[in-house]
Amino acid sequence: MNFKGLKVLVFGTGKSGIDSAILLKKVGAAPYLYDQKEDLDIGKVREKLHDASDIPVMTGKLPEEEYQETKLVVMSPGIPCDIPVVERFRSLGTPVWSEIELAWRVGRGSVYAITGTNGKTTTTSLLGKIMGDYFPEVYVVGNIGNPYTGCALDQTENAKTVAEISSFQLETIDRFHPHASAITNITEDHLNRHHTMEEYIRVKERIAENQTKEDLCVLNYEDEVLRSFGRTLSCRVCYFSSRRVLDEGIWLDGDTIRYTKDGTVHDLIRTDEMQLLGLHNFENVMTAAAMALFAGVPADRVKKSISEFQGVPHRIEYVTEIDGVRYYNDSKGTNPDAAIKGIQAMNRPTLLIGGGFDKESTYEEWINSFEGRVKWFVLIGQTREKIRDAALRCGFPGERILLCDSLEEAVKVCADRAENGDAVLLSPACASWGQFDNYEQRGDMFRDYVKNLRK
Ligand code: UMA
Repeated sequence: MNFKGLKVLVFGTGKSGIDSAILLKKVGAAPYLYDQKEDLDIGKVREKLHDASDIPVMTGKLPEEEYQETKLVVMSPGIPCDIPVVERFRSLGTPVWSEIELAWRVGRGSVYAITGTNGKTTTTSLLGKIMGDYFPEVYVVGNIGNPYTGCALDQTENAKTVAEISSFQLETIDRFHPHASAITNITEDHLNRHHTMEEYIRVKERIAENQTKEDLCVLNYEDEVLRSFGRTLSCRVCYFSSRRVLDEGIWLDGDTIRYTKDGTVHDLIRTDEMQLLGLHNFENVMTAAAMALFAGVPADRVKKSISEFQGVPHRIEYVTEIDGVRYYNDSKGTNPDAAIKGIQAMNRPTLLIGGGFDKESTYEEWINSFEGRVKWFVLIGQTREKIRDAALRCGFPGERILLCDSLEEAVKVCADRAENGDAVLLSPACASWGQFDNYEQRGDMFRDYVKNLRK
């Protein structure tokens, strides 16, 4: 598309809107930013635009002439597509693009795009590392926190873009065409935005809609929806499985990840050669490995990068080992579902630190998932009594539950009781508010308290 002089409404003044507007100005378009936040601080938006602070910023009701004159709308992911402003533009025939569609049209090189309900960020970070360790020009972008529009203009034909893509971003793609795509899994999420599970699945599956026979789509064989979806695709499909040996694709066989190439089975890596833990992480590894092998990274280089990868901060993140006790930070375990993944990833007797802000969750399913792994259950925060009561109801021995007044005290209590061969895991199943600003701060403080144990 020729952007010269094109009047473009950029919807939303968050990260995506700012980077889209700057990019559009650089390519000669005439963008303006529009945001529906009532008390929007326009001065702050201008500051974020830096050299492009002359881009108009509008709030409130959009004047009729803007509907008539605007030739393209670029959506920030957080904005629902069924609101009246967007529907009006659509009824006028104005194209409505996702921010990633804009970036893809302007960017160069090949794109490796990952979606799925869980595991996107870890898979994207790992693939970013594998690709970045091998290729000279790699960009890691998207839902992970860096808008794709922020780097699209810097790219050369050699660029490899590794992109975490949310369902919100896929809703308004048009020609977005990754060379390799992946859907890690699909479980219920974001139904307030997509309304039905069918629609959520349909949107996620759009990631592969423009792929052709030169491209690859990596899918979870154990997800029935995705298994069937693979059979409908015209691009190549690589299935992964953590539960069975496949005839073709990539799978976990005992403690080894194996894959097929030209009809021959090869070993890639053993799980004890990785720093990542848990079946869900082995699935993330298989997804990233399948994409990297397809991109042409040699298997030994894929293996090396995987073995060096320490995971995403605050997600079952290995902190250190002191006197034979390994410490893990899973501060991102902010709900019982996420915390189940945390405890199930532990392959040692574990001293588990839980509790925090009360989001009115129930904790029984989490506690029932311990399956004998938890040696001491150390509880903090507003929910500590509620979790203790749930644990007692689930038959967890009361004498193994300890209530502490702070995270610092909890770390000390664990260090005193832990024995060589144990793990100490912070995986709270609760939000951090009340004691911390956010889960990142909670995880950072956990790391600091653990490191202070050495002193
Ligand atoms: N706004 C409106 N009208 C609305 C809704 C929002 O005008 O009806 C305005 C808000 O006033 C605000 C702007 O839109 O000014 C915010 O846009 P945004 O929410 O898209 O925020 P960005 O800062 O652009 O961040 C987005 C993604 N946010 C969402 O999808 C909600 C970020 O993902 C992403 O990292 C970033 O683009 C860069 O690509 C965050 C996220 O929560 C982490 N993602 C969801 C998830 O992971 O579950 C999908």
